[in-house]
This record gives sequence, C-alpha cells and structure tokens, in this order.
Amino acid sequence: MARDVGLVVALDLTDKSKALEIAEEVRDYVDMIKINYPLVLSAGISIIEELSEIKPVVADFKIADIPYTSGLIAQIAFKWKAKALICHGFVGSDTVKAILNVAKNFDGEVYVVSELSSAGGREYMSKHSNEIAKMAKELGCHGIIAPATRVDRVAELREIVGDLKIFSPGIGAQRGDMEVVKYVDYIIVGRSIYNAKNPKKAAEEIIKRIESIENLK
Ligand code: BMP
Repeated sequence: MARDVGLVVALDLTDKSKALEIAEEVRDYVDMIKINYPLVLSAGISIIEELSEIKPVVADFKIADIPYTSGLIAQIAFKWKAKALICHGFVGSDTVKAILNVAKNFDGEVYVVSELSSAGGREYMSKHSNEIAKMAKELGCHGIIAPATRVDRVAELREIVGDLKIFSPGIGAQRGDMEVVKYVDYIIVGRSIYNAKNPKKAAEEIIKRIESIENLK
C-alpha cells in the first residue's frame, strides 16, 4: 500500500559532514530534508544546494520580518535551490504575500507556521493560529506547519485549510502524538533520527509507525 503521509527529516546539526552523511543514510525513507539556522549558520548557505542533490530541501528560516527584508531572505533561499520555505504567519499577510511573490519566480513553495509545537506556542500563537491558517489558505500558500504535540489543534486546523499540505513537527523528542498522522500530509522528525545510533533504522521505524496508523484509518 502506498503511504499517504510522508516523512521530512529535520537536520538541526552544526556539523556539515555529519548532516550530509545522515541525509545519505536516510534518503530512501524521507521525502524532504528540512534545514534550519543551526546547519546554515555552521555550514553556509551552499548546504541547501548540496543537500538538494539528495532530496528536496525545505529552508526553515521561519521568516518573520517586514515584507522587503523577508522577500530578500526568500530570494536567497530559492536561489540556492530550496524547494520550499517556512515563514511565520503572525507577521501578517503583507509579509507572507511578499514571500509568495518571490516563490512564484522560482516555482517554490511556502509553508506558514500556525502555532509552535513548544509549550510557548499556547501563550500567544494558538489564540490566532486558526486565522493564520485561514490566511495561508486564502493567499495561496502551499502548506502550514502544525504541532504534533496538540493533535486536537491539528484536527481543527485541517478543517480550516482543507487540502492544503500540513507538516507536523513534534514526534519523538517533543513527545508529540503519532495519531497526528490522521490529519497531516507529512511529519517532521529531527532528533529521533539524527541522534539515533542508527538513523536509517530510526527512519524506517517511523515509517512503520506511520503505516500502522494509516492502516487503521
Ligand atoms: P525535533 O524532532 O528534533 O524536535 O525537531 C523538530 C523540528 O521541527 C525542528 O527543526 C524545529 O525547529 C521544527 N519545528 C518544531 O519543532 N515546532 C514547530 O512548531 C515548528 C517547527 O518548524
């Protein structure tokens, strides 16, 4: 049976060669590679291009700035061959629109953070995440990021975004609930894969867990 829910590996490493090694190791199990500041600030922006030879890269820069500056950041990420970019939604529609305009020139995708999976995500973001998700859908973004640590919220966000892609971090180290698979298109996993003794086996196990929940759907 083909899997409906994909796996994105988050490579929050500061050692470039280790990041490349793990990417190679798990390439048959993951659909995309997500990178964030720890790796880019350590390895340099060209790591996007290098990793994109292995799998499409999501540049998780969580952009949260004025439209002009945000557009510049987006341009750099896409020039270096990112397939998709993550930005914040709480900054408002003008910034998200500016990023989307840049993305169009590169045929790139834009995913918007709804509410963070960490506890602090409840303090401010969750009060507005439904509106943020609605905005992402209305503007024509390609996906949202929603927390596996709060499956009830993800279920609600799914109602709002319809067929928009949902990416869900929080499985593993953040003790999220795998049941989230019922509502999302991709789960994002970092530490449980790259800190594992055998990252390939860890990725394989996660896929098995995804499949076992999918079979109950
Ligand atoms: P880990 O599996 O190690 O907890 O990694 C999760 C990844 O997803 C990290 O790269 C983190 O920056 C990202 N992330 C998250 O954990 N929660 C969010 O709400 C949004 C994220 O992008």
